[in-house]
Amino acid sequence: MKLYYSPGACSLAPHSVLEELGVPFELVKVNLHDGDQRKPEYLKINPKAKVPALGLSDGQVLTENPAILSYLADTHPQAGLLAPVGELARARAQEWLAWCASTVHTSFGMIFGAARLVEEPVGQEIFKKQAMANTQKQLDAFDRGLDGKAYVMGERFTIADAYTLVFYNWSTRLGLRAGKAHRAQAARLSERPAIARALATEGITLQL
Ligand SMILES: N[C@@H](CCC(=O)N[C@@H](CS)C(=O)NCC(=O)O)C(=O)O
Repeated sequence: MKLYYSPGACSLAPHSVLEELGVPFELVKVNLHDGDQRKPEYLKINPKAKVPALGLSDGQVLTENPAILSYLADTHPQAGLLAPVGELARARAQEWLAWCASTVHTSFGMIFGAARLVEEPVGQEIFKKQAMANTQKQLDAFDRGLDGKAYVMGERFTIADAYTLVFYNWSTRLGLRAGKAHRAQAARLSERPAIARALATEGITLQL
């Protein structure tokens, strides 16, 4: 498998899971700051011009974090990173994945994209401030959801944890408040050797 990623981007989630699975994979860096994602060579891989993208051995490419993470877990059931079909625990983990992808990620996207989305500097400031406030609400809800638990699903690491770690990292870099439970979960995740490897490879030092 080949993971198209950018250091510190949301592709950290599948990167962490690939490390957790201990399977062979190749990392292909897409430099988002240089606009590599919009270059014709990459658009052939992912016409949506985003990372992550997962290249499979038969040449197909899978995109979208929830799909990639679920596929990795389902094709390596022995790792127990997602409960089997039909169990409520699976739907709960997917509830987090859907929340992360549809709400939390897009909320952060508005902060990162303020300069692109709004033309005037004054408007940008207001827009960014509002996006920061919205994102903070999501982070507060994360913290409530993690309260009293080691991981998103309780005692066991699942693919949902890999996604939440991305937002922990972004929140501290943007000056947002990650709550106590979220911080404790991030610290626990960073102590897992596989995740520590993914973080080191991407040059990320978590602010804990
Ligand atoms: N819905 C996609 C979102 C992916 C996404 O927004 N990736 C960002 C990095 S975190 C990206 O590639 N941005 C590049 C751009 O928008 O130009 C997913 O869940 O995988």
